[in-house]
This record gives sequence, structure tokens and C-alpha cells, in this order.
Amino acid sequence: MDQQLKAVSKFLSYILRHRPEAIGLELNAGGWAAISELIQCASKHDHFLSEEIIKKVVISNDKQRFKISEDGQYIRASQGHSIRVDLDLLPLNPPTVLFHGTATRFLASIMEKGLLPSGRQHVHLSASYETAIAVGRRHGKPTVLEINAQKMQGDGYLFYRSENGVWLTDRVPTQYFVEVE
Ligand code: HQG
Repeated sequence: MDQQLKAVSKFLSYILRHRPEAIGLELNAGGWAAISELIQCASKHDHFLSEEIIKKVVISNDKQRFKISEDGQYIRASQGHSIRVDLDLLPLNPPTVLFHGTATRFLASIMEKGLLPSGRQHVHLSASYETAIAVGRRHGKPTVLEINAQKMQGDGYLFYRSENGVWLTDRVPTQYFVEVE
């Protein structure tokens, strides 16, 4: 991704997942922002966007972080929110196991309290070990937990999958995971 697109992607993640009010933007209950308002609010705060650059970011984004509505008027982040939004996700049957990448320095606390959303709306899980390792690396020396998703589901926990393929659940108590050696 070129540097300009990456910078816009980071800005959009910040605004659409965490702090729309930083530029005076309002999201609707589903987390959607009108693209025209987003451009207007951003420009008042010295971030100059255009419909063209926004669409380019959405299409080229490595993780498909954003989604444009069918009528082309609205945009939202597909996951990762710390603000309350209703993504209208339906519970899905998860694969037998899922993975969570984290940093070794968090392990003691995780082993005590389980996996908690830590400021986001959900705990983020991935279907592949490789993705989990990459997520863990963002925080330091990575390690991966294998989650017995099937057992959790049997015990009544719900799983969702975001538009861009990230598995989400509310929390993961300690009895459902082991560290992958
Ligand atoms: C850890 C990226 C201590 C948790 C990725 C993680 C993902 C605990 C950190 C998305 C804990 C939270 C989210 C406990 C959990 N004690 N630490 N009890 N429970 N943690 O960034 O999952 O590139 O909020 O292990 O691909 O790392 O932004 O979550 O290390 O999908 O699109 O607390 O962000 O996507 O960190 O990453 P984060 P995450 P984007």
C-alpha cells in the first residue's frame, strides 16, 4: 500500500472505530458515516480527503478494514471498534479451533483473567495461526493461544465473523485456551 493510502487508512480507522468526535463527525447506530460529511468534517481539521481517495483506500486495503454501503453514500469500519456500534452480526458456527495472537508480556494477566476485549467491543480471533502470530507481533514478542471454539459454543458462547473475516466473541475464559508451543 502506498504511504498516502496507508496514512488515510490509519486516519479512517481512528475516526470510524474510536473517535469520530475528534472531527465533529456523527456515526449512525450501525457505525456508518456519510462520506460527504466525513470529507467535510475532516477538512475542518486539516485532513483533506476526497471521495476518490476514500474509495481507493477501501478497495486497496490489505485487511479490507472498511466497507462502503451499497448506495455508495456511507462508509464504516468492519471491526475493531472501541465505541458502541451495532454491526448487525449474526452468530455463526465457528471452526473447531480459533487462534488469538498476543504478546508474551500479557500472558500472566490473560492466564488469570481470560481474554478480555481490552477497550474494544470484542475479543479478536483468527482462523489461522499465521494471522494470529502477525497480530501478536504488533504488541511485542508474539505468542499464540489456541481456543477451543467448539467447546465454547457448546457452552453457549456466541461467535461472530466481521465483514472482513475476523472472528469475534465477547470474552474467552481461561478453561477454553492453551498456549501453542
Ligand atoms: C490483550 C488488528 C492482559 C490481547 C488485528 C491483546 C485485530 C489482555 C491486547 C485487531 C487480556 C488488546 C485487534 C488480559 C486480552 N490481560 N491483556 N486479560 N485479554 N489482552 O489491539 O486482538 O490492523 O485491542 O491479547 O488484526 O491485538 O487494527 O486487540 O494483545 O483484528 O485492523 O490485550 O486489530 O486489526 O489489543 O487486535 P488490541 P488485538 P487492524
